[in-house]
Amino acid sequence: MRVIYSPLQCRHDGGVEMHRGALLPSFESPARAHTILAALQRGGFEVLPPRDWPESRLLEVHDAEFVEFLRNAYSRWTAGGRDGSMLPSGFPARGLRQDRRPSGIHGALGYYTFDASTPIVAGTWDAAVAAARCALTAAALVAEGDSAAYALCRPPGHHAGRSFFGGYCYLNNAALAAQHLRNHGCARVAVLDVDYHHGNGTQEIFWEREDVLFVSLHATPESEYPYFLGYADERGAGRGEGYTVNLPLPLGTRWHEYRPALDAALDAIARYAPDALVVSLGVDTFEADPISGFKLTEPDYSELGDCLAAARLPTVLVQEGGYAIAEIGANVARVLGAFETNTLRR
Ligand code: OKP
Ligand code: ZN
Repeated sequence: MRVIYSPLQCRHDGGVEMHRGALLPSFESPARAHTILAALQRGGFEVLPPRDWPESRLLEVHDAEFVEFLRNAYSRWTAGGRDGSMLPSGFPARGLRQDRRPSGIHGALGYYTFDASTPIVAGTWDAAVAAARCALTAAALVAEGDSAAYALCRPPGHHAGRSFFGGYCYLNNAALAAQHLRNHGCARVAVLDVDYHHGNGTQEIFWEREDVLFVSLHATPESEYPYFLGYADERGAGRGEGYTVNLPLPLGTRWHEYRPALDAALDAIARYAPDALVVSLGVDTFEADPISGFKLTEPDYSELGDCLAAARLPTVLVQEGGYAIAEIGANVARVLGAFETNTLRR
């Protein structure tokens, strides 16, 4: 399969985040993309740049005023005399108004994000748009006949919703890929999110839709980020009822517990009988991940690739999390390598 990557994504750099009470350099760094790219180049994968999709394509899954906010946020911040990372100072919790978007930049920032881990810096917009273009390009390759494609996206996307950002995510790359497939001949698309964290943004975008099935395997929100979504009783609403499937797992989960949940996820996808699959591929399920609590090991990523290939669907893989810088490249290469081996044997 071909790999889509843009160096513009590295413009999102130098941010800080609130982590367990301390302000730290962002775990989500350009080095993540560099180590994945290097591993895939060593593995012989062909790497292409994204196509120059118009920014209007973002509006297929995002709200126009939200996109406008992201585009202009950092220049409003610097116009106020500030530099460094843009982080929020307050959120509209219970008892506060959800229906007013403050005109000032600090209030607007708290309105549009849901955590203090997702800094906006000078290059964030350019990088997020480049990542979105990578995802759209991978989806286009699959829509045009490639059996699979991999978008090396960063910043990631699955926590970003129609009109909110957070969890290191600004624009929802996987949702854009799924919508592209919907627009180009796929009546039904499944999104399988195997990142360690629940893909709350993707869930929100497709919550009331029956044409996109969202299935997620993740650490239980009882004890893990994003804390307020991702429980098993969330199943979609309206026409989308039954088309969201959450499989939360306990901290400490190993492959022998992960695998049956993955099989259940793939069974749900097989029953849906989609025309294409989008995989939100986080490798922060790895035992050495610095911010996560699952215990997957290196060979487990090859098995993951085998399982994904066994779905026998045109597949767009979109990079999400994974923060063990030294190992994420090899782990992504294991997933893609196993996927390809199985595809070639067809
Ligand atoms: C993004 B993705 C606080 C710890 C958690 C947000 C984690 C976002 C993960 N600094 N912060 O799903 O890998
Ligand atoms: Zn994650």
